[in-house]
Amino acid sequence: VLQDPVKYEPTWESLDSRKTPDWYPDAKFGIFIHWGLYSVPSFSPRGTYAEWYWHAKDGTPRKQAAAVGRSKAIQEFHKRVYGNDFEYKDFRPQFTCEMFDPDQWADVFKRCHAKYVVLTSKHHDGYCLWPSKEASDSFGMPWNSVESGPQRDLVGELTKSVRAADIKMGLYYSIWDWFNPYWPEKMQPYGNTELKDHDPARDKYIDEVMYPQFKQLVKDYQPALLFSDGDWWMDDDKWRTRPLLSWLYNNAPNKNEVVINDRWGQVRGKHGGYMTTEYGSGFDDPNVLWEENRGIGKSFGYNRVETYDDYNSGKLLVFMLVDIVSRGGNFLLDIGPTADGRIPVIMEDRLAQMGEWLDVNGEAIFGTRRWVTDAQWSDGERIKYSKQEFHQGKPDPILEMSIMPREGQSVKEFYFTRKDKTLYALSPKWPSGNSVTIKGLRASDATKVSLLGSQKPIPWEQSGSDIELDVSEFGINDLPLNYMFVFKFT
Ligand code: FUL
Repeated sequence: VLQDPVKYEPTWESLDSRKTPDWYPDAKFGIFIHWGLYSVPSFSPRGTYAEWYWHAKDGTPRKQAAAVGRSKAIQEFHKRVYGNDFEYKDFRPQFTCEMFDPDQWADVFKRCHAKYVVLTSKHHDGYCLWPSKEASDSFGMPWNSVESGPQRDLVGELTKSVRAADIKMGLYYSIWDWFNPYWPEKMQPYGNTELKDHDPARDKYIDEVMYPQFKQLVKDYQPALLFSDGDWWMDDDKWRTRPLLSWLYNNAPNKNEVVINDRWGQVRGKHGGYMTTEYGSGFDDPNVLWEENRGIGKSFGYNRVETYDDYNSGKLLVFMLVDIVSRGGNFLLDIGPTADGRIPVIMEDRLAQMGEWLDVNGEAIFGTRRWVTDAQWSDGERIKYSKQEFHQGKPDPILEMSIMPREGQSVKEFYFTRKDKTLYALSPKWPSGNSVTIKGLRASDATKVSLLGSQKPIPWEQSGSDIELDVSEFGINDLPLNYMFVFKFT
């Protein structure tokens, strides 16, 4: 095997010239995991991110006015439950993870057909789930899960189990490090903070913490995906991310596999291996690789404030997956495990429901591509994708999140995906009569139509530029799990 002769330079032109490995657009469905010290209080007012507990509690100048409701609620909760003298570091002994069984987690992921997993190796609080020496050195106290808390290498253990289940393992890594003493103004990057081009404190953090940590993760765990975050308030020159990425592309032991996102310093939606949206709606441009990430409810880290009503149903999660995949995206769905190491059963239940649907219909999802134009199938108008109906509003990284309209919301009649010469038409409704028309679809005489999960062939007829499917032979007992019905044209 020839070595990849390309040497990547620390410029976006060079970095963007690398093709994102195919496993990524094939994968479609991943599990995001936010787990860390914030999983101990696991508290934030409904609709806000629980992993921001400490930041929200102490507030930030620019956001203070807006954050007051959340800050106040968290301050009161903290005082009542832990007392005012209890600091963030005091959560460490309570991050016990005693129920953490990485094989059981991997089973949950396997059962729902997730093709990749992305675990927070370090969130904005800087606490590492692997034995990072740099974290403990810079904090001047144990600041990782091996030297404190559960005394386990959570990144290593989960990586091993996930890979054994034949699922790609990725890592989230926040370049922002709120409390890092090497870099004192980091907690309040908003408002009037002046960002110098060269700041010795920041450079110390980058050289002695961020760079070595990133490289260690790459060398020791060989993540298939690196999801950077916390970048948005400073540009990529100041973060010095481009040299790190050229290093990654040239030197990662798994350099033919590794995939990166777009959160490297105000380049979101512009540069990187794929583009991210968060509680958002993805990208319309068919040439962009993208991924929508969100929780099952309204937080990434586990939030005990959330109740049954805050969690989306399995059916709606399947809709989201289909909507995203039909528009060319990946869905990175987050779970927030508890401080004692469990995946909350309600989250497991939602994943299992998605898995049941994918058991039957996965072929219409995995390895497919967005159906843009396909001469064999379509020469007329087809249902056009506008901004999808159920993700609305602009996400704010700190406070406001778009609230997902719940079931009953109007949805499109058909979503399409394509794999080679096969077209899948996915519908959230079973036709009310004996037939259903798919507009703007032309098929050759040899085309066969079937319903995934059923053996019965479906008679069809071309009428003008539309296709009419005869479903009169289908009774209720012939229908698979009714989250979404998939017609296959082959
Ligand atoms: C955001 C973070 O601030 C959230 O806490 C979460 O990690 C999400 C995936 O990215 O920007």
